[in-house]
Amino acid sequence: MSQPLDPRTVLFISDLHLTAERPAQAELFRRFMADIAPQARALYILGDFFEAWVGDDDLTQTFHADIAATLKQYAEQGLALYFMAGNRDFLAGPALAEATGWTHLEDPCVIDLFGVPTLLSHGDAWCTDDDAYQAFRRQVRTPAWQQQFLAQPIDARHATARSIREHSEQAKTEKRPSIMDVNPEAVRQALGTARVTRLIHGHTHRPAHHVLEVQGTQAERWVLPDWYETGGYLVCTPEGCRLEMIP
Ligand code: LP5
Ligand code: MN
Repeated sequence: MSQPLDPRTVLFISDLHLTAERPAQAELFRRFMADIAPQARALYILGDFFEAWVGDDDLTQTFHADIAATLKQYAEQGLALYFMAGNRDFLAGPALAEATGWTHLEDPCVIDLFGVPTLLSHGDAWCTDDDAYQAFRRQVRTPAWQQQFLAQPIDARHATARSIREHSEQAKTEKRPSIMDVNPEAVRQALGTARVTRLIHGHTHRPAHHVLEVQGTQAERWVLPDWYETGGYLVCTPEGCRLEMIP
């Protein structure tokens, strides 16, 4: 992990799913933060950074506090740090932002990436063929539901998160793979509405560079890798973007 980067580089990662139960991933992330990230001028985390975020009071867990401190150290050294929530960590709040030093971005949002307006998203909102997931998503994104959930003791919240994870894993075995990918028409519409020709997202764990046509114009869609077996990141410079997998 020591390939030199252009100092203008902007990096994108997502789907690390960090948890104390998978220490190897956390170690890979620490190596990334030590060797790769400091060479860049900005790092965008596009969701599912944590395996499951049940509320900012979970920062009392040493594992979470250590990860947050690792980020904060780089943010304080001048690395611009941005976070967009995924379906695992949509309850990330201001205390976590304070502990990490990241700036919380709405999903989706458009950034100016070296003069190219670029749409960023976690990606799950465009899995529009996954009706069961979209119904679940609508429910848990309501303020009333979140207030009720966050009012519970942390152990109860962990237990619920575990139970949802189990339901979700079971449900996924019964879904066709295409249902769990983004819907191409939803993506085209989002690009058209945002008037951009570049999109970067995660969630599907299907790292790729897609070229597509939006309203007669060529556009590109970068999909970030997860960090289950190994990790990976998107490197963007004024010359363009490329996916790098961590060997
Ligand atoms: O995450 P991933 O990629 O494996 O799967 C997603 C969809 N699943 C989810 C659920 C998350 O994995 C678990 C989030 C837990 C942490 C959140 C913090 C606490 C919030 C608590 C919320 C109550 O997002 C999966 C998609 C897949 O992406 C691909 O797009 O298919 O969707 C599902 O599998 C959802 C199911 O189809 C339906 C919902 C099952 C939930 C049942 C609730 C049971 C409640 C029990 C309570 C005691
Ligand atoms: Mn996700």
